[in-house]
Amino acid sequence: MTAERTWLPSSSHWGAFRAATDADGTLHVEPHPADPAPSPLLGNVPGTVRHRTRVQRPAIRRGWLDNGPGPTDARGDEEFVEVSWDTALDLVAEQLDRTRREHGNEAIFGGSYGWSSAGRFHHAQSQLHRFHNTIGGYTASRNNYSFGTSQALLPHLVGSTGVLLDHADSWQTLREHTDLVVAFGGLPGKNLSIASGGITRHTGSAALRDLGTDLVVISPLADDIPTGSGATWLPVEPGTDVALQLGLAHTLLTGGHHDQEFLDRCCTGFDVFADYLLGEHDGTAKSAEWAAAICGIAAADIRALAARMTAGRTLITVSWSLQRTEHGEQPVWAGLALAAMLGQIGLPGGGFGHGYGSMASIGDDAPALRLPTLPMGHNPVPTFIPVARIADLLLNPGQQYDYDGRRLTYPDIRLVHWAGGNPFHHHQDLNRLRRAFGRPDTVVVQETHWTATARHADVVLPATVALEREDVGAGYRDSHLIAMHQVLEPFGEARNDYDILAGLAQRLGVHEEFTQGRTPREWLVHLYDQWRGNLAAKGHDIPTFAEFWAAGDLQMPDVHPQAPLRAFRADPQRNPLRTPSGRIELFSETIESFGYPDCPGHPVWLPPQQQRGGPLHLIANQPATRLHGQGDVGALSQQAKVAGREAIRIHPRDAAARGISDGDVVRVFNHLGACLAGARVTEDVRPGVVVLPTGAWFDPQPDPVRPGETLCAHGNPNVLTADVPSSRLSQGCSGQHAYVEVELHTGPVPELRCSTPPLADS
Ligand SMILES: Nc1nc2c(c(=O)[nH]1)N[C@H]1C(S)=C(S)[C@@H](COP(=O)(O)OP(=O)(O)OC[C@H]3O[C@@H](n4cnc5c(=O)[nH]c(N)nc54)[C@H](O)[C@@H]3O)O[C@H]1N2
Ligand SMILES: Nc1nc2c(c(=O)[nH]1)N[C@H]1C(S)=C(S)[C@@H](COP(=O)(O)OP(=O)(O)OC[C@H]3O[C@@H](n4cnc5c(=O)[nH]c(N)nc54)[C@H](O)[C@@H]3O)O[C@H]1N2
Ligand SMILES: [Mo]
Repeated sequence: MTAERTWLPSSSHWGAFRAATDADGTLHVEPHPADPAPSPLLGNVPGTVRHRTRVQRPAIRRGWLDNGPGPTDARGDEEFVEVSWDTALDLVAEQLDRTRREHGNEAIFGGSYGWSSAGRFHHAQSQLHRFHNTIGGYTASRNNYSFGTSQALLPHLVGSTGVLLDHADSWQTLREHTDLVVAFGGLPGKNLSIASGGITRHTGSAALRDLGTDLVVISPLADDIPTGSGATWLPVEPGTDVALQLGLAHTLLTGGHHDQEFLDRCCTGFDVFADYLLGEHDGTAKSAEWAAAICGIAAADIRALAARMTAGRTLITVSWSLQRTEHGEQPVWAGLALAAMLGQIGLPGGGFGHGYGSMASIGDDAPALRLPTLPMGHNPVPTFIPVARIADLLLNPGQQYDYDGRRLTYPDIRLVHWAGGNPFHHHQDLNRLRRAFGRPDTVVVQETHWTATARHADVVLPATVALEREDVGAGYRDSHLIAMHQVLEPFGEARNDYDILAGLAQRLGVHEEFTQGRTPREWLVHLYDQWRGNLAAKGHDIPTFAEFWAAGDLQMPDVHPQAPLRAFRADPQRNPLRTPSGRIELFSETIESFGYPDCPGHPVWLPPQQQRGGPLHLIANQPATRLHGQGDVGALSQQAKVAGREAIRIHPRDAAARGISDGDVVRVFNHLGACLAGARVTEDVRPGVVVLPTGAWFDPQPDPVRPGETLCAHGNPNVLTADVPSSRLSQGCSGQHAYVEVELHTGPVPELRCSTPPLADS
């Protein structure tokens, strides 16, 4: 039987694969043969693409259809009515036009943050931006949820984010040169499934099987330790890594183990930082004892680690999760300062890393080159928000706020247009986000599935999934470019985002401008030929499109730019960083001049300010069994649920104190909201810490026990996270942490509604 299957190449953010369908429609997927460690997330694909939550036809919220556009608190509670494509596109085009005429293009929010699917052409967010640029522009969003805090911070410290993120030493370089890796946030293997845009060879997942270096994992969670690594585990109190880093720095300084020559030659501002460590101005020495009292790691262990760090080639790496918190700038900056004191920044396998264990692209040694890219045109509207300020934007038009030394004002948004993202997955304080989504006149969402965001829209336009169209796929640092063939017919009446937007462009008189007269296949050939031409000009010969398409993939040409920190270290005068001083800024006059108490001019310990809505520290990290909300209905994700809810992990001590046993349905709550989850009792978490990963589809329902209250029946942690920025510098997402209480759920357990489309009976 197997021999008869026709396998076609495709790709995803969790890996390249090939797919085939049987006569009865059953979909099979197999990893790319070159992948040494394929991702288990492929297991979600078959069950997701034809799930009953696929959006089948254009649909309109009843109240919007009957009463027209306007603010309302009915979004998310009302049923939808299916309509024809012509009706839906006519109505959306009319509202786009009305909004820009009456309120200006600034009143359209087209930021549309989200991961969408792999594929360089059909990338929904890029398509949406290109479309809005042809109709006069939109209010945009800047930075990402992944490392948005670092995106604001690092340019001040090292000149750009790319200096660290695009040029990380490979796992192989670590294996050859590094004696010790000190990983703040650990090296969670689960995260190495993923690279934005795709990944053909999971070299990071393979490397974790035998790292070849000593390893210290600093994390409240044991599964951030690679299996069999023999790592030292320091189960730090969440949110206190900065204290530990300062304690280490103080130990190095007072012991005279810092590299003064490197600090003088390559850095600026160490004197200010050293004064802070010694307590010259605040009277508090940031000693190992001081740190121990805050972070829960014994002073002797801190001193022992400091000694280990000076014994050989040491890489200090800080995961992205640490900056997705209040004051998230500080662990990045303090980690960089610690690495600077060791004097190994710019040496192979030494210095500072940011995001090892966060994403597969960090540490991959595949080629690094520009990929075929859809041109997005120019946005004539200058207005933007830092991406995680979405609820503030909708709730507070006209309000001023700080961002990276600037004073910005929220515009008045009348129309929200989202494609390829799920703010009701990614944003914090979802009950507040629901109120925010009540403010605009119109919310348009292009989605493949009935996600929570689609349910909070007025108009839902069904999009194809990647397997239902042709594309070319690769991530940054991918070994291959994949010819993504069409494997399935579009589901129901679903259309490609490109075709949806072309339909709107047609109605707004910009069809030619948007499409350039090309079919999707003609765009693929066009983008590929351009890319091929650019590579040829640099001496790289790659196959024609026809050859590439027939072969199913091609190997990327061998492009390996030199790491800028190597050249910088070798000669900081001739190869300065793009910082004001040209050097690594351990004290930044620029940041100091902003006068932000929540992000002063050098790394500092700042305790979290948010209200403690409960005694337990919740970690809302990335899920091991899916990508964000994508694939939650798939087999791998479903198998890991407990009592049909997302699993929350809790230490036996904390569970016993609450009468909770493994497998129980529990209520997790604080002052912001509540959700149900399934208890997993385990010693793998530090006492006082619970872990509820992101990505269970938000399912707001009346609380079965407390009349008048709502809860998420499924276990989405973003009903519990506060919508507070990391700081005024970055306005970054701080969703990784929250404070909660957990109790046994005693009432009836509600059926999930998120797996049934919210449609009126036809
Ligand atoms: N509490 C907490 N919250 C977090 C985080 C955290 O650590 N803690 N992490 C944050 C991070 S790092 C991130 S990156 C975000 C992720 O947030 P998102 O990127 O918004 O999450 P996804 O579930 O990937 O959403 C992508 C959506 O695009 C849809 N889609 C896929 N393909 C297509 C297509 O071809 N066309 C269209 N129109 N739609 C498509 C999918 O169905 C899915 O709903 O979450 C953030 N949220
Ligand atoms: N399987 C899977 N992989 C993914 C994703 C996914 O959705 N699924 N998403 C991808 C995306 S978009 C991104 S941006 C990256 C994100 O990469 P990260 O942000 O690094 O990933 P997280 O899993 O959120 O967090 C990593 C670990 O940090 C630890 N941690 C949390 N708080 C603290 C703390 O205060 N101190 C210390 N020392 N450790 C702490 C947690 O135990 C957690 O397991 O992951 C990517 N990889
Ligand atoms: Mo992310």
